[in-house]
Amino acid sequence: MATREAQPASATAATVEATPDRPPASEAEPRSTRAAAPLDPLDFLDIDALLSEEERMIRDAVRGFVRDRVLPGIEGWFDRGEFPREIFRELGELGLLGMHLEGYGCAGASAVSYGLACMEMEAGDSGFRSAVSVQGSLAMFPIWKYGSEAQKQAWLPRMAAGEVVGCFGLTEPDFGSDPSRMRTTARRDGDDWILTGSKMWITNGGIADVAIVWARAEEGVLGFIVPRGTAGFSTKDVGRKLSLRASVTSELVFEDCRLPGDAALPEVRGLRGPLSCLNEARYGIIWGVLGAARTCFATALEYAKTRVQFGKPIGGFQLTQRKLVDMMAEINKGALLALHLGRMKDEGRLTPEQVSLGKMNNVREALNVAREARGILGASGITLEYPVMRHMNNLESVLTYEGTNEIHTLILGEALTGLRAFT
Ligand code: TGC
Ligand code: FAD
Repeated sequence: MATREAQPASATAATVEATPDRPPASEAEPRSTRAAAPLDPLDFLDIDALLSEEERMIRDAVRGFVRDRVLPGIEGWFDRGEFPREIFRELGELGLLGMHLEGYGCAGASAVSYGLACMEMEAGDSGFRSAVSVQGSLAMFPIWKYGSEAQKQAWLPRMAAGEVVGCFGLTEPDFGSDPSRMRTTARRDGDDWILTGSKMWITNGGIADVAIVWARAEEGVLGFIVPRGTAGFSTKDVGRKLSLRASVTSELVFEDCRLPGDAALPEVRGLRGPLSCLNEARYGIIWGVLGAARTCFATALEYAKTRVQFGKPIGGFQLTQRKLVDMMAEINKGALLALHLGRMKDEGRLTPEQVSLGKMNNVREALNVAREARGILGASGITLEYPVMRHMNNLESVLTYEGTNEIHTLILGEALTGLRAFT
């Protein structure tokens, strides 16, 4: 039942588009002297006016894709625990895969445009944003940044087109927040490499054609390109998930998996390799979760205006209004933060610690918004008929992956004090 799926984005797009009769922000009269133009609850601060024409076009294209291709199917996919793999080609045609990378069939879009695309995807479902994040930021980015020219030519154009799906294996069953102790090893055998160990909780693992796998070698942690079908490499999907159900999460197993000498990424060594890829994906999450929060807020707002108890809409009670106002305020503050960090990234001056601030804050607040929205919907909020609990459950994973809330807090604590509190 897609009918109750909130479509806040498209519903309001018309009201926030730049139009000939809508002056640029700088020329706008003060609100007190203007004929009352209603404030848009979903873009209260008119952040839309801070975007370029091209950014709005990309945003609207992804919004349309989500409306047409994600929302009609999402309840079924989530319910059945499926991800429609075939959608990768459509994402490729739309130019979303590796869209912030230059060359090799990638769109070369700005960081802000990439962020907006993540936001629109996640307004549909975090599983779809995850698929795009992993492909572009975690599988393509390391090849693009640390690969040889031959590796880039061999993989990136097909990955950008969605013909080849990638995944990223860093986490292990016993080492999540602390990947420095990973047990997966890579040893030399003549010119070849032999990979042994396992990776856990890997998004797209079971549907990927290629895995980027980080393993400990004599010379430090190295990244390897491991095609599906390589002898000794197998995958097993994680079942019974209550979160990110419209996403494949898998274990990757390497049993004396033999790889050619040129399977290693030549341009990076050490934990810096995988951790630098995380900056890219964490950046996308800063934006993405705002989409999930927006859908939850829009659904709760609509529900509060129409659900009548004690003889009046529940939105007329002060306690409900307080919740709605807090949700709106956090979404707007989060959007300003995302846009600011995006502009800094486009200027090449965004630091990993600043990314941590964005990831920590926006995921935490998006989850709060989702939980409040769930409450406003009462019993109806626990069903799949509304998108809220689906988003809320998804956001529990987003809080954990790409560095937990605690890990980002500790990264920031160290940045402030100069003292490490991880150990
Ligand atoms: P530490 O000693 O701090 O650093 C080791 C080396 O790495 C460098 N470095 C970074 N470089 C670039 N970007 C970053 N964010 C970096 N953080 C650290 C650092 O400068 C050093 O370089 P060098 O050259 O001096 O050796 O490392 P540590 O072992 O003490 O760990 C620090 C800590 C805890 C912050 C790190 O391990 C961490 O971030 N842990 C969290 C792990 C994590 O986020 N895993 C995510 C797995 S992927 C995933 O979840 C995908 S979900 C995808 C989806 O579905 O959307
Ligand atoms: P742990 O590290 O065991 O942490 C458990 C708890 O302890 C957390 O609350 C944590 O914050 C806390 N904790 C840990 N250390 C400290 C400390 N020093 N101080 C205070 N608290 C601490 N990984 C990949 O490599 N690739 C993927 O594609 C991928 N996709 C994922 C998809 C999903 C749906 C999920 C749920 C996870 C995915 N992950 C992936 C794994 C993810 O990155 C890890 O789950 C995450 O890094 C946390 O590791 P952990 O689950 O082992 O938790």
